[in-house]
Amino acid sequence: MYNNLLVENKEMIATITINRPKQLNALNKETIQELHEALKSANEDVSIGVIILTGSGDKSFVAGADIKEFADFSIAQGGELAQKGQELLFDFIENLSTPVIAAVNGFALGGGLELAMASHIRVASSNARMGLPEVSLGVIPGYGGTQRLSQLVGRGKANEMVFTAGMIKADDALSWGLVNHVVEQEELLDTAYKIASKILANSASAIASAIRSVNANFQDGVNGYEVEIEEFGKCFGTSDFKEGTTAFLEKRKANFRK
Ligand code: CO8
Repeated sequence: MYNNLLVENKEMIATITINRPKQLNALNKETIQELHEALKSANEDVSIGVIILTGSGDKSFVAGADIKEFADFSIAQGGELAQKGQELLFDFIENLSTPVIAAVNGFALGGGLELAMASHIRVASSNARMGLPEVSLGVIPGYGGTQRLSQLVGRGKANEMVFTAGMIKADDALSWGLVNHVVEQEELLDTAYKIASKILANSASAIASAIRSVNANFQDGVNGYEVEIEEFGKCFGTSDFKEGTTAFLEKRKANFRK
């Protein structure tokens, strides 16, 4: 169905694997379009509650945007590439109502790290290496990296990573807060599945409200507290709220995903 992706749906989890191992899973235009479609359809599928994003092979998550594709672009084409990519993939992921876990199984560089950072949760294998090497190519991170890296690790560390174009190891990424967990590569997907199964025990509609509220903190001209109040109020009209509170009062586990 896709030229550059593998998609597996199992036990309410969609695992999307970027499958261009010979190019270290670099993001060409077609892959970005396919990721958009695969993410959209997983997000719209009520039988899917969590999306896991990973790269094929044991070397690379995503080694960046496909350099061959934009090497001779003009100013206008460069701007358009960044804008389209952000719309189709990076902002799109961040604003999905289904949580996305990036399982970073190797290099996450440039657009690859930006893809992981646009995801809601990141876990990494111990061999993962992360960086934004764009200035070494004469460009800057154009898929949201200058914004999201500062949000995750603070401006000082983000500046150092961007200006030096260097790679950091998984353990440093963990201590900097860039990833939530580091495990051996064999355990990476299992770790992501364990987090997913904890998420799946909870209300999908409440999680979607939580995503909108958390994201509101990072949107210009939006008062996150007001969004939180509104989203909180809306929860009271959901069947999940009835189920969650009734289950608590009846001293049983809530069953949200019938
Ligand atoms: N694009 C295209 N091809 C790539 C990329 C990439 N980003 N990364 C690796 N490849 C290809 C290589 O060209 C090589 O192909 P071939 O065998 O045909 O020569 C194959 O993958 C294997 O790579 P290497 O032989 O280089 O493998 P090594 O183990 O020696 O090195 C590295 C691994 C260190 C990851 C190295 O491949 C590398 O430095 N890659 C480039 C990393 C990089 O600079 N990424 C950032 C790209 S720019 C970017 O992401 C911009 C995002 C914002 C864009 C906004 C709109 C434009």
